[in-house]
Amino acid sequence: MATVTIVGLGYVGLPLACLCAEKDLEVYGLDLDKKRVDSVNRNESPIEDEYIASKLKSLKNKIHATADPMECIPKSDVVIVCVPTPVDRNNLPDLTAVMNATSTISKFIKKGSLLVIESTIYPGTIEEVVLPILQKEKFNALKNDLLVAHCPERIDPGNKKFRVNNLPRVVGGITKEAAKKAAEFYRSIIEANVTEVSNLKTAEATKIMENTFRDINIAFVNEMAQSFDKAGIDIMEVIQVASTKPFAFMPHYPGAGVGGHCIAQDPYYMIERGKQLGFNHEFLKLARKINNSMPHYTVELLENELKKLKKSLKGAKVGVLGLAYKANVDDTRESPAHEVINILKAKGADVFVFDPHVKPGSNVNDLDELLGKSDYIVLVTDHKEFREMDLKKLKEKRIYAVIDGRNCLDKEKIKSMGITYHGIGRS
Ligand code: SAJ
Repeated sequence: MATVTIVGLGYVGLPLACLCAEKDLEVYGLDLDKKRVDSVNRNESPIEDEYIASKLKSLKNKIHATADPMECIPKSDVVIVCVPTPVDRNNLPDLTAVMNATSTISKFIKKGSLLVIESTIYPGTIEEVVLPILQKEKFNALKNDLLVAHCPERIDPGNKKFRVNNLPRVVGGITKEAAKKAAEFYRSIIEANVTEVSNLKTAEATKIMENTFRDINIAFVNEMAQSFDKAGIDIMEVIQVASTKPFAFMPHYPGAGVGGHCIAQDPYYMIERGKQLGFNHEFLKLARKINNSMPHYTVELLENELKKLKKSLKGAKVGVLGLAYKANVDDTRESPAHEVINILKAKGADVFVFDPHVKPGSNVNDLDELLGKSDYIVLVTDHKEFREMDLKKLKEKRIYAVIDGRNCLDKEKIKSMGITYHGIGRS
C-alpha cells in the first residue's frame, strides 16, 4: 500500500487527502499551520466545507496531519504539493510557498519517489524553479532520481457535482516515466479520465488556459453590461436567450468583480511569463483591468442614484451584503467586497457589512440588523441566504435603493415596492 503525503491542507489538499484515505492509502497531511494540523487530527475541517467536514468525520484518524516533514516525507512513495500560488501586491507571481515546500521535501524525500506539483504555476516553473532546488539535494529528476510531475488542481470550492474523485485530470512529467507513474497514481484514486500530455509545460499551460479563458469571458460580459446599462437592455435576459443557441455560446455573468485565488490571479501568471519571454498579453491585461474596475462601477451605480436625489455617499448609510468572493463559501480572498467597502468608506459612507458565511468580518449580527441600519444596500455575493431573502423586508426597513452586484434579486418585485433597483447591466 502506497504512503502519500499531501503538502498543504487547504481547499485543494484536504479533499485529495480524504480521497487517498478513502482508497486505503497511508495518508499524511503536512502543513505549517499547527492549528490546521490539530483540527484535521480532531477530524474537524479547518475550512467551511460540508464535503470535507463529513469526509474527515467518517475517515476517523485515517489522515495523519503533522507540521513535521521528518514524520512523513521519508516514508512517502508519493508527495503532492497543494500550496497556494498567489500574486504579490504588484500582481506578480509569488512562488514562495512552492519553493519552500520543494526545499523542505528535497531534504527528506526518498530516491525514486513520485513528486507531484498540483499548485497552479506558469509554464516553465518546474523546470526553471523546482528542479534547481531538487538538484541542490543532488536529485537529478531528468535521470528519474525523483519522478517529478505536474497535475494542475481543478477544485471548484462548493461545487457539489464535480469533486476531486470525479474530476478529469491532466498530467505532465519531466520524463515519460514520471508522467506514466503520476498518471497511474491518479488513475488509482479517481473515477475520471487522466490525460497524459507530452511535457510539463503543456500541463502547466493547461490550468492557466482554463482560468484565463474564464477571466476574459467574465470581462467580456462585464463590458457588455456597462454598455447595456447605457442602452437600457437587461443583459441577463440577453444571456439567457443567447444560451438557447446550442453551440458556440457559453454563458458568463457580469458582477461586482472577480475574486478568489484562481480566476483573479492565474492570468497574471501568464502575463508575467509572457513578459519574461518577450510577449505582451494586451488582451489578458485588458480583461483584468475591466474585471478590476467592477467594484468601482458597482459603487458608481449607487452614487448616480443618489445624485438624482441631490445626495452623495457622504454620510449615506449603506449595507453591503456579502464578503466572500463567491456564493456559499467563507473564502474572502481577493473578494471584490473588500474594494466595494473601501470605496464606499473613502466616499464618506457609513458602511454596514453582513455575510452569513463570514461572521467575523461582519459588523452587524444579521441581515435584519443590516437592513434596519441601512438606507441603501449593495449586494456583492449571491449567497443562498440573500437570494432567498424576504424582499418585503426591504420595504419594511425603508431601503431606498438596491444595487444588485450579482443580478440575483427579483428586480420587478423590488421596483413594484417603489424601491430603486440597479443590477450590473440590468435595471
Ligand atoms: N464570476 C463572475 N462571473 C461569472 C463567473 C464568476 O463575475 O460568470 C466571479 C465570481 O463571483 C467570483 C470569481 O468570478 O468572484 C471567481 O468565480 P469562479 O466561479 O470562477 O470560482 P473560483 O474562483 O472558485 O474558480 C474555480 C476554478 N477552479 C480551479 O481553478 C480549479 C475555475 O477553474 C472554475 O472554472 C470555477 O471554479 C468554476 O467553474 O466554478
